[in-house]
Amino acid sequence: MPKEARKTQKSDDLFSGRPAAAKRAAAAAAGKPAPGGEAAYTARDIEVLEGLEPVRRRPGMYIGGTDEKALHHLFAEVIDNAMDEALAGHADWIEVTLEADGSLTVADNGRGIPVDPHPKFPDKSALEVIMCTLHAGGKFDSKVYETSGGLHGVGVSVVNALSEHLEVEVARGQRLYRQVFERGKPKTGLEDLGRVANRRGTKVRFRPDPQIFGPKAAFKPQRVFKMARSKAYLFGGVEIRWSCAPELLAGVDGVPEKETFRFAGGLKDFLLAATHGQTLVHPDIFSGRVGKVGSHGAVEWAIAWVADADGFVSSYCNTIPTSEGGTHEAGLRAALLRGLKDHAERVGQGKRAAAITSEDLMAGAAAVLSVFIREPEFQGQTKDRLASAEAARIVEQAMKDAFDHWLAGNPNQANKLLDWVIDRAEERLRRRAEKDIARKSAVKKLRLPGKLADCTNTAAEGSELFIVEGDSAGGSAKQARDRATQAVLPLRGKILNVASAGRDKLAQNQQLADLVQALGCGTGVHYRDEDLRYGRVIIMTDADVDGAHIASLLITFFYRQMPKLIENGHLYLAVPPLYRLSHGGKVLYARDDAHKDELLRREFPANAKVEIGRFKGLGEMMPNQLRETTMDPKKRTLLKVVLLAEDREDTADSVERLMGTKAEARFAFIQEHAEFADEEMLDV
Ligand code: 0RA
Repeated sequence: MPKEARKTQKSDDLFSGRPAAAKRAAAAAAGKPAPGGEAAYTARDIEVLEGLEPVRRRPGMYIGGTDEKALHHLFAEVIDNAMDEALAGHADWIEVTLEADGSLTVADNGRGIPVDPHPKFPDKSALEVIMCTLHAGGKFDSKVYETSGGLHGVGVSVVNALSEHLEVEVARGQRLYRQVFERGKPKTGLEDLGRVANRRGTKVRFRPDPQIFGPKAAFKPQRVFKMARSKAYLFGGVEIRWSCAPELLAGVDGVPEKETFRFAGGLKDFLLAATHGQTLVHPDIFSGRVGKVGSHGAVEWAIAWVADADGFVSSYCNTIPTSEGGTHEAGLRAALLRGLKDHAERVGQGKRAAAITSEDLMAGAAAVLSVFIREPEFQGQTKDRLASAEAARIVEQAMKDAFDHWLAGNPNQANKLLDWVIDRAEERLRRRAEKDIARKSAVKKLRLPGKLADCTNTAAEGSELFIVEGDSAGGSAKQARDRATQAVLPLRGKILNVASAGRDKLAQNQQLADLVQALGCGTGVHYRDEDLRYGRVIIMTDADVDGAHIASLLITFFYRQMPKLIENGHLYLAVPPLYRLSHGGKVLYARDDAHKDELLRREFPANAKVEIGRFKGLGEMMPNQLRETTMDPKKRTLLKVVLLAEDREDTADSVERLMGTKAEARFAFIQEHAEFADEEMLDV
């Protein structure tokens, strides 16, 4: 072996342990390919050997921002490095200490970061190279990650770069070493503090830089505490020792000053604590473990279904929280869903269980899942989602068998769970059906006839619908109205006579269909007063015989199809003028001939040459004339259409006589009331 090769071989041995980022840094520093990678050592890798300036310039690239979450990422990076030592079997405790001045210490009893002089830089220790070299291409380049820990590989140097002060103590080979850094730069050289007999491992103490995180930024005791404690749950082989300055705990709930965690029961302990005081659907937590925690392919989980609380899934890969889930969670859902459906088949409930989705199953599930895989890949904005495909397979395989076993081993609780999940599925289907109906009726309400010029007010109370005859009257009315409260529906020509038309014709009539749509209240037995979209329905037709005829057809329609609308006092007749009388600036309007004669007598000087105009129809009126005479609530006259209680039978009788199918009856009525009729009426 050539000398040079042996040398690099040696340095590889030196850095053969975790964390890989550190390992890689050392390898890169030694001028050789990153261990584990086949790629030749390229210019790109050299680029990687930068100082820490880029980290301070663009912290977001390395820790996803500078907010509270990013700040706590610093702690995650440091404890994950220590955790890697523990998982590799070199350390069995980790101490986390939060101090009043805002600094945080993470210590372990692992092998200690190597302190040997670096072969390539004889004046620098390996420790200094690890702490001051940006070795991974940043957290967004997954190819170069092979570490399990930290910010998925960016390394402890990022923490150093973003700390105003950081000191490392290494106890290794019976000696204690120390080096101090400020904002990523060595403040001291590596000091040898002398012999230590009963100590080994690494201690990193750091204070995040307020220049980066802002003057008020500080670790939240509760958050740090939970992050630290979770490591103990995730790996029973490590003891987590917590301590926090009492000054920081004023007003903080549930965080002790000192605490030591070691959970032999692993995730089951975690779930027992997390569901404490809640009612479970079944008595026994479903938990298990496959493989040795910390080694490739190992899976551990604990799940319980809580009766009346929302569920949650806390998942981890290599003890790193994956708050956005990912492939391992997909494996868990698949195993549980398949397991439960298989069980349903076995107990003859397959049909009912067919509707179950994994949402039904997971909605009430409180679950923790931990998987260990080599070279995990993370995705998402903050790299909080596991992307490695093998994780899905590993988890599903491990959990499916165990779940089958759990279900088969206790049929009573398996059936409880099945019934409960089926209930959820059925309730979901019911809710969806209800929502569909609600949506359909909302759409129906919204599908208003195109000709309707609706008012902007949506409340029925205070809004009015003017039913007018013809598009030209409709146009005038639209201009004359108060848009907020007055809607206009123009009808074209004579509407169908409902008293003489058959049901089919009625159903096909577009004019009436539009009217029914606009009103929103339905007809016949389906009439619902609370759905009526307007408080007043006003028939506004020309002040002539045609107009009267159309009004009578409409009233007949309402009387036959929605009598409640009349009974409840919603139907009105507008009273438009027939004449305009003007003389010397004075303008008056008259409803009919009698009114005209009266006004001429009373309101104008005798013999005055009053100009008399006769409106041929509403469409002829200027919008402001129409408003003032007929539509403005302050000036108009409305006639309310009423059904007099004592006249009920008479009314029905007259409607039939006047509007019904028998022309003779109508003719007879006209004969009786000849003075009100003129020839046009005979056309009916
Ligand atoms: C590089 C190489 C070795 C260990 C470590 C780094 C190491 C890093 C941290 C960070 C926190 N605690 C740590 N403990 C160890 C392997 C050294 C060897 O082979 O002896």
